[in-house]
Amino acid sequence: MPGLFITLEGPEGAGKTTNRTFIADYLQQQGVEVVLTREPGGTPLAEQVRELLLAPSNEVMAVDTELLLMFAARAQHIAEKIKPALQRGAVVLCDRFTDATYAYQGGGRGLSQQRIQILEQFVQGDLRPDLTLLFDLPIEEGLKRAAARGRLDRFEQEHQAFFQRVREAYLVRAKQEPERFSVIDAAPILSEVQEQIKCLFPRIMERLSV
Ligand code: Z5A
Repeated sequence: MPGLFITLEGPEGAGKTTNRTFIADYLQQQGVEVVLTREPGGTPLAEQVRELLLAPSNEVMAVDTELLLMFAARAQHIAEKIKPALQRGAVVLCDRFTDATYAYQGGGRGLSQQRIQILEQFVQGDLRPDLTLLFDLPIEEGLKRAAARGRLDRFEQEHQAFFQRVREAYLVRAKQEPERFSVIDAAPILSEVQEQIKCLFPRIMERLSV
């Protein structure tokens, strides 16, 4: 497909959403069509699934239910939004995608990689991100930033060990696919984080012109 699929990953409060706008602004100034989206969510139906996934509830959600809902939302998102945008030649900037499933449901919840791989293949076929920015920071700092926003969702209520496993799972994936991942140190002040992101702009523009 002629477009470019860029995903932003990392633990809570890492700055994915903030920096997604920063990247979009740059690309739009270059005359590139940008589609901003997120997971779980991105379409009306997938956003409804997001609400189910994030709402704190008295009923404990089974791990397989959580996994299947993530991929159900993803199937809709890919069909309705991601593929059409990539076919038009747009840059899709997506806040979280399947690496989050490997990190949260795999690393955090302890589901096997093979189980996730089966669904990844089933739902996505050959679709994989072209570039993934992993915003990495100590979990205490991310949780502090997220907590400053107020009410915690179902994931944010997890204990520290869960988030530690999530962070480690992300870093393992980045090591396994160094061509696709760029690890950004998300701990410094925003302007310093954005200096790191700026270094990726030539690479993104080069990929678009190929
Ligand atoms: N999830 C999953 O389990 N499996 C999956 O497959 C998928 C998702 C796709 C919802 O995601 C949940 O779904 C998520 C994983 C799970 N779990 N949680 N929690 P989400 O993306 O909506 O939730 P999030 O990661 O918690 O989003 P977030 O907290 O908004 O994080 P962020 O987008 O990375 O950060 P931000 O909104 O840009 O920044 C947070 C605050 O920090 C904000 O006030 C900023 O102004 C501030 N900030 C940002 N950068 C800085 C710097 N550098 N310094 C100081 N302050 C900063």
